[in-house]
Amino acid sequence: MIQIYCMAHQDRSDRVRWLLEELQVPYQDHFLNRTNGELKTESYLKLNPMGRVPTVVDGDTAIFESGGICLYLADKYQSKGLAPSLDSLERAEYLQWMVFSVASLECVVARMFTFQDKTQSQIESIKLEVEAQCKIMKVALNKVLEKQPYLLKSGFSAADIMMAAVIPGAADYLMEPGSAIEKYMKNLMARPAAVKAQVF
Ligand SMILES: N[C@@H](CCC(=O)N[C@@H](CS)C(=O)NCC(=O)O)C(=O)O
Repeated sequence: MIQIYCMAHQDRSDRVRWLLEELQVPYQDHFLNRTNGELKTESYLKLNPMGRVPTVVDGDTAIFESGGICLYLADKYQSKGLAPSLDSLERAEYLQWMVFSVASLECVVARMFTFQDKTQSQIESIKLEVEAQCKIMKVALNKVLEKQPYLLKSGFSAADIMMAAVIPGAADYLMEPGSAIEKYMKNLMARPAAVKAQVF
């Protein structure tokens, strides 16, 4: 069975758990306590040298980086239809959105969670930068989602899980009332697998 190491349901293990629920693949959660140093024990660092979560153990293999884990799992269970096949043209768009969700969007959104030790004026300036970056990404995402309900024309995929898990972190800047992104999020948040995985 797939083993998930996490701190809580709502950390970055959320997307892995949601994907496994969609794929109907059984998994087991292991909750680690950061305050007690459980992310930095010798045995955990052997699984994830970054001392972070999530980590997934599948058989003898330990994998870290939530985006890499989801790419791996969606391919491993490709017959379930959440990742376009290697020879499909849509594969390119799929990879683009999978990587965009973490490398472009989450990088910016995560700045909203690093306010400790910052002065009020530093916080205001971070917020302005995040807002400006989100504005560009919001236009790109709305353009796609105004045409179709999911990132890929063929339908729901693991790329939607990655994207929807990140968007709420900067909801004020990304989910304009009445926008395609807002509609997209409402639809995804209601998916039984997302509800079961307690993502939102
Ligand atoms: N890019 C990594 C980020 C991993 C990460 O920073 N995880 C956070 C929780 S969501 C963590 O482990 N924080 C613990 C710490 O920083 O001590 C991923 O997507 O897996």
